[in-house]
Amino acid sequence: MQQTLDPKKYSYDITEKEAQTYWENNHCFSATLDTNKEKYYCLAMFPYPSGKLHMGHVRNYTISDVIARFQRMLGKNVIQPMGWDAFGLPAENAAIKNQVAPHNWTLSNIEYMKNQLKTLGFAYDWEREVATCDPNYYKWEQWFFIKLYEKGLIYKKNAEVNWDPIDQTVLANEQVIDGRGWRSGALVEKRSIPQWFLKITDYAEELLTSLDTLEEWPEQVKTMQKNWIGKSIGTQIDFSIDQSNLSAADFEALPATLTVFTTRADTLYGATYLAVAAQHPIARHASETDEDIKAFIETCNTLKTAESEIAKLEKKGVKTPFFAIHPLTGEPLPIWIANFVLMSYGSGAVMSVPAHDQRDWEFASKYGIPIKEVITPNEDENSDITSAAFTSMGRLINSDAFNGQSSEEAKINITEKLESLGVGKKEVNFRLRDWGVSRQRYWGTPIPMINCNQCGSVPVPESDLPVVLPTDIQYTADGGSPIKKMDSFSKTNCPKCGESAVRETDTFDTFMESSWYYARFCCPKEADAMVNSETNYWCPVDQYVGGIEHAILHLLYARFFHKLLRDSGLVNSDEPFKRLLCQGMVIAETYFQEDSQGKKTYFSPSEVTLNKDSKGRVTDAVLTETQEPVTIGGIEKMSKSKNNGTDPQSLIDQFGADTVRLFIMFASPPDQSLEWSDAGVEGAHRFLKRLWRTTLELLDGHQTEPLNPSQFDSASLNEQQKNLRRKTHTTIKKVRDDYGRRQTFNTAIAATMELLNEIQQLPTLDSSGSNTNRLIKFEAIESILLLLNPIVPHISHCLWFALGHKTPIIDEPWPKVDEAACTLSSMKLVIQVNGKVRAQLEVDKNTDKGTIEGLALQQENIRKFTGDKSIKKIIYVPGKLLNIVAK
Ligand code: ANZ
Ligand code: ZN
Repeated sequence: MQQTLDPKKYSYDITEKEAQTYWENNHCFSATLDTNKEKYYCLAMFPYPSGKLHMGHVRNYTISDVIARFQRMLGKNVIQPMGWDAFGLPAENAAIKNQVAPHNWTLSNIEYMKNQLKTLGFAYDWEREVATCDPNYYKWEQWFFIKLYEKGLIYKKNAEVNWDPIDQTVLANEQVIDGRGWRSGALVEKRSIPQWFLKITDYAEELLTSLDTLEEWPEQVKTMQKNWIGKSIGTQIDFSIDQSNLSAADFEALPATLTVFTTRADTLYGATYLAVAAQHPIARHASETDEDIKAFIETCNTLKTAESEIAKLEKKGVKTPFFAIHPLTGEPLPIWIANFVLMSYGSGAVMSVPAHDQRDWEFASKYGIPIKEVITPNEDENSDITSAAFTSMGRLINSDAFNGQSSEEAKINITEKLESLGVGKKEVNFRLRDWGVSRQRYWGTPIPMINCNQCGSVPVPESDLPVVLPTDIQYTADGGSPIKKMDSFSKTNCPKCGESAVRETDTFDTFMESSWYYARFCCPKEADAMVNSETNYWCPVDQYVGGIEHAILHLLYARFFHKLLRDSGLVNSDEPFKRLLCQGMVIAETYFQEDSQGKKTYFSPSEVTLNKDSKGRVTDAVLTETQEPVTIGGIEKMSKSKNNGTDPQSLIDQFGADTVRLFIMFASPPDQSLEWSDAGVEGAHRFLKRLWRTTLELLDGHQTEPLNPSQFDSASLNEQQKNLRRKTHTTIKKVRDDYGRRQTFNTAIAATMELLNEIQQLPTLDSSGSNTNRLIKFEAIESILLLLNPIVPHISHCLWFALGHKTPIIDEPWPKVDEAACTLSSMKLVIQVNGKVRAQLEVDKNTDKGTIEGLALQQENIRKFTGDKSIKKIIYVPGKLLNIVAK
């Protein structure tokens, strides 16, 4: 039974419940394979079940929901799944804090958040819901890991890792911010432990080149990925170690050559020293007999953090007693150890050219090393190497046979020369490193490996999968993983030799689960395979929506996984996500008080009153309760730490989901930041009330059948009526483009709001007593409901039925544009006399040539120029001009 609708009371709560119940009972969003329709896979990045939704989630999911509903109206077979990125640190730390097992805690969060998503009316196919902590999900990840292991794409190695002493875990480089753990803020230490790696570097070239096929990705994201992969073409050069003065021990311990990687082979003659990383074997050997070197290396090891950090360090180094021989001049060059050389890039050693590399210049200036200029600028540039390095390309000088060549030529020629001498070759380097997937945390997918004393690492046999993570555990406050001490989990037998052995107790990086969930959503219940043919029907994702914070890692790993799946014959496309939209942040004003120690306490905007001057400008802010002053701290991303978040739930309760959805889509284009404004929310709510009232008033209380707009004769409409029709149909056209190509939903909403204004301009009863005005208004209202349906699906569902329709708006196609109604009904003509413009004339489009001639000749200015001349000829270019030839 439907509610009785009062134009004066927009009862969003009943309306929304009613629509949601309808969708649920009728399985409106269950996606099934249909090869007769074009498929459309719309996906938003799934959330961590961290407790409750925040505004960032609501924005993300509203955007993708609007796109999904819009595509459905275009006639596509739409799938929009949702699930939970349920493993990982946030859930685990919260579980420690609240003294509940991560499993239970996660499941209850899922339940709560799922309910929130439902009240927002998102068109998800809940039958496809997947939580990554479900063994039915991670079983296939374990299975795939073993497949990759068998293919040689996985290896174990001892690796130095960033160790977070508070979270007790290994951090990826990008989880280290200014030398501290991204979550804990603790100073990160270095440790070396055995870990599993995925050979993403085998795919570096393809991950780079196929970025070019992603035409509907933001350029910014592609650039970030390119830089992260960091392909660099250059030359590898072998410098032989000068053995003339080496002791027997040094001779024994040192390698014969020191290899460097350079992108500037043209500067080879300018190399005045070589520099190696603190972890380089030559450095290590030198430290054995020299305390200063040893001390320097130790400071490097504790200081070492992310690459970007190293770039900012003050350049420091120590000289070793060793020399290397320049491959072309035979000159001995001193070998230094320098803090800016990375062991993990190239060969961990560089040839230093202080005249042409700023870093080398600073280092050489500091330690009194010679600076030798070998590149002279082209005409349009200057160089003064006494004040800074000249780093551009130019022409070679002081370079023997290569003098006069351009940098570009010399790079090739010098590399060829080295190659012919057998001491160098062309080389491609990538910044991208293999992906270390081992985590020493509990709440993750167990790595399906067994360590046997005899056989080494042995994969768990397929028939024993999944290796189930015990959920019945004692969580200790120290944060260590409970399964590490749990014999019932770790003790097992070797699948190969049968002897007792231990399981791997590390778990996967949670980026593993999020790398293939989009594929599993296509066949979430498949029991016999990781993915099946349905995955190929739905994939690739047509529209992916998520935060820019995932621009690099998540998107790179998912692209990598997709290629791995492809090369295992599991999917048949090359890329997982065709079009990408990165939504902007949700931001809001911050307020704080500062104590004498400079510690800031932040107050929620809801606790603050703003004082304003007579012009309405904010002068200051006080706490509402105590009237104590607070500092206005500026607009920042909504966050717990700044206490400037708005709880979506309280807004939904107060205004309804449609208001929240409308405000979010209206306040700014999706890729830009959205500044929170209570006034904006109220404005959105008022608009919906107005839509409600306008629609219901038009019905006059007793609509049973939908009015039929085709009952009016579009040719005999008056100007006012034609105007509204024109507005209706140009709006339909514009909104489609805004939703689809431009993805500027805010302008789509603005256009629809204008249309509602125009509806209100036209009286419902026309003077002649005919029903035409009502019919035209009806057509406009119907269009508004259809156009806004993706954004405010509840109110449009309800009002659509109120208009007398028997089928739900959710099954309606996008409205058709009446092109004839779009065109202006009058036209402007230019009137010429003997080819000169003398007047303009506005007439109805259907006016015939004879009438136009008559009207033109009556124009005063035309009469002036035709005067007593006789009209020889009149040329009419329809819709454009009329030329009167008079003599
Ligand atoms: C000599 C030289 C002369 C260089 C010059 C630059 C300018 P990309 O483009 O990032 O690949 N390099 C090589 N290995 C390094 C390492 N492990 N740690 C730190 N720096 C390293 O940069 C390549 C350049 O970075 C190389 O070219 C090398 O310095 C340095 F006028 O060699 B060049
Ligand atoms: Zn064994």
